[in-house]
Amino acid sequence: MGNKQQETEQRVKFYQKGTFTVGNRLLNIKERSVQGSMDRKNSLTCGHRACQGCGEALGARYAIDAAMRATRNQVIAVNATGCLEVFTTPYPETSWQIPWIHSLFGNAAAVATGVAAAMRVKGRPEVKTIAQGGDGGTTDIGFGCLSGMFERNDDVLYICYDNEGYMNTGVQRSSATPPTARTATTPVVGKEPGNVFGTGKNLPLLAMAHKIPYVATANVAALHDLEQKVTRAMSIKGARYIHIFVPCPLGWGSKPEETIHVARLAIKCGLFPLFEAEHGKVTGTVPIRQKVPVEEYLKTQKRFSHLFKKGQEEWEKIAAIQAMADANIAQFKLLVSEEKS
Ligand SMILES: Cc1ncc(C[n+]2csc(CCOP(=O)(O)OP(=O)(O)O)c2C)c(N)n1
Ligand code: SF4
Ligand SMILES: [Mg+2]
Repeated sequence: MGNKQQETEQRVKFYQKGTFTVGNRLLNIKERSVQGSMDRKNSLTCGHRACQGCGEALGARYAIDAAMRATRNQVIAVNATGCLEVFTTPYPETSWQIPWIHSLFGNAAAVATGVAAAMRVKGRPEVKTIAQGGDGGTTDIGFGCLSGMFERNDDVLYICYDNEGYMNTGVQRSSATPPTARTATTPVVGKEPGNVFGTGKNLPLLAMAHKIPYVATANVAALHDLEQKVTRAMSIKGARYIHIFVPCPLGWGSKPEETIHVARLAIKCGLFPLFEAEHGKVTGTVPIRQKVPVEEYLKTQKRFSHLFKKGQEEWEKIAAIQAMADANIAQFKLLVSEEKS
């Protein structure tokens, strides 16, 4: 740490050195991994208690880090109740390196509206507000507050971390749980085992229907795309919404080391389309270069294992899920060949 340049390059908190969270900043600058870059903010750092391979922890760190970079660290985050809130803030500790507030399960959007209003009244327009929550907090209990935030065009970026169920309370069904998925409240029994077809909500499309300035979907298997979308969102004033696909190894029965693989298959099969929209109109998509059948995705998770018993009914269900993926691909023109036609 002899000269001034080294001090700025190697400033490191004692507990951070050498962790995967920040990479090893004590190494020579050329030997450091991308995580060791001083450009990275590490807003969510070591000490949190997420499960191994938690997609939500990864998604939140990349999203909030990108927001911090875009605003020169002028971010306040409001968090709904859920895994992200619980595993980052076991009282009296916190893993967040930013101003962060938790109130209730269903009111993150309303609290964020208040924070944004307070910053406006205090004459601090440079301080940006983010609200974040799980799919349960967003698509179910918090939807009324969120719709109000959209409708008033409040100056807030809302991020939903979608792990397709109420994971924090023991893997119950939410309105983002896909058909056939086994959860604690949709057991594999009866004629329609798992979650039933014909239910659920598509929050990105509902957000677009509010014609807010910016809506995007993102996925932890496409982190540069995720960072670009957060950066774009932070450059826009008004209500913004980003919906991030985050596998949950515990709730899905997937292997912790396969979180990125599972998330990537969701993109490649078409079940999770990546797109951006402004004022209700789609402005960009990420095309699928190598389409895979939905079975490849479904087979990675025990919540779908009952679909592979090889009975006629099971194959019909897989065909119905394939039809959903194909409908997404057609709606957003995700196949490169379709784009040209
Ligand atoms: C009014 C209210 N009802 C229920 C709960 C219990 N509760 C806390 S977190 C949670 C589930 C959160 O699910 P989600 O929003 O999808 O986040 P995840 O844990 O999956 O990340 C529930 C039901 C609560 N805290 N408050
Ligand atoms: S239960 Fe799922 S969402 Fe919650 S910490 Fe574990 S992996 Fe993450
Ligand atoms: Mg959830």
